[in-house]
Amino acid sequence: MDPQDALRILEEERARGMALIAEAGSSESLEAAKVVVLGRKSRFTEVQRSLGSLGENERRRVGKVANEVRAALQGALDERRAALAATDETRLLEADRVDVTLPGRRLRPGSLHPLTIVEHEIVEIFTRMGYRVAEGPEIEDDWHNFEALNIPHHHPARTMKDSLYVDVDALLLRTETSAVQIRTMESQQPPVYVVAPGRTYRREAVDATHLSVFHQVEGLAVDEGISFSDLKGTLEAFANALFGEGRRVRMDPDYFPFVEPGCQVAVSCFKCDGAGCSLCGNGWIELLGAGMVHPKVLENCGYDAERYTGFAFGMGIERVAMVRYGVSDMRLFVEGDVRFLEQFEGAA
Ligand code: FA5
Repeated sequence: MDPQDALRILEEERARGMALIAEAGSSESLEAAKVVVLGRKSRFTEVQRSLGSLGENERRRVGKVANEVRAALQGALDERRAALAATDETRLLEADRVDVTLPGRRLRPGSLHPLTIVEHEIVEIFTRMGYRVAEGPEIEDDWHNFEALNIPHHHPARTMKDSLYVDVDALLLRTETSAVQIRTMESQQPPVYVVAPGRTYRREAVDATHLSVFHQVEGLAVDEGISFSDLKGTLEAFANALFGEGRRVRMDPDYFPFVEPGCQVAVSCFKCDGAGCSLCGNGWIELLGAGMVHPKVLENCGYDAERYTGFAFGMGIERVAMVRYGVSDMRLFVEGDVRFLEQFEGAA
């Protein structure tokens, strides 16, 4: 290489290198600039390699300039590297900055569904009286849902209109939690004191007071000497615990195949105390069906109906929840609208 060319290239590389280094905006682009300016394939290295072919004086002259250029570029690289590292750190610190004076974000607690709250309340009132919780399957057979409950073949509750059958012979979605009465009595001897909360299904049009999937709580007490007044006293205690002291209970005759006598039970309104208001209409809130367990039902479960008597009752949880919270449309409980549900936050 001609020494004049070598000196020209060195000056060009110095200028180009300084510009590249100054332009590098990140550590990565600075390392790339270093490769271009001083790397193995750089023009600077090319000049250095050619030094050996120069005469001694020329080599000294060009070599001196080459050393100056390398030192200048290396110095600029080091300086720029330090500057970039400082910026990187500032950027990181900036991104990580936490304002400890900001108020905390409020954690929104989940809440129980109003039907769950009411179910727990009802069950708790009875477990405090010494009742045990019983359960049964939601898919029932004909025996437990109908036959053992003294619901004969011609009974309207058996028709396709009211029941939802599954694709297996004689299995259906239970229409009432009364089926759990049978399962309980089949599996134990008296005394029996149980409540059975659970989901029930009926083939019914959904409206403001009916769902096709709803919930009931069943109650059953079988022992020696149980009488109708025990039923009344128990339900009075229940109504007072649920709606507050001073509630009266009214029993009107009604028919359910599995009880005799059977009745419809109403409670004096907790809002107007029986005077009549927008919640109850005539002062009474219809709450549940009840009665003395039919001797045939006791016998169907292998109990001695001469020795034992019992009472049973069944209520709709949606119905109780509507009254409890003043909800006018049952469908609100199943629509999952957060605006409705969040009103029960902290209720239990
Ligand atoms: C029964 O289901 C009886 N098993 C109750 C019973 C038990 C009587 C033990 C005697 C002894 P009924 O069909 O009336 O009865 O239903 C009881 C309650 O379930 C009703 O008062 C109502 O609150 C609720 N219920 C009934 N059908 C629906 C429905 N489609 N949607 C919502 N709730 C319902």
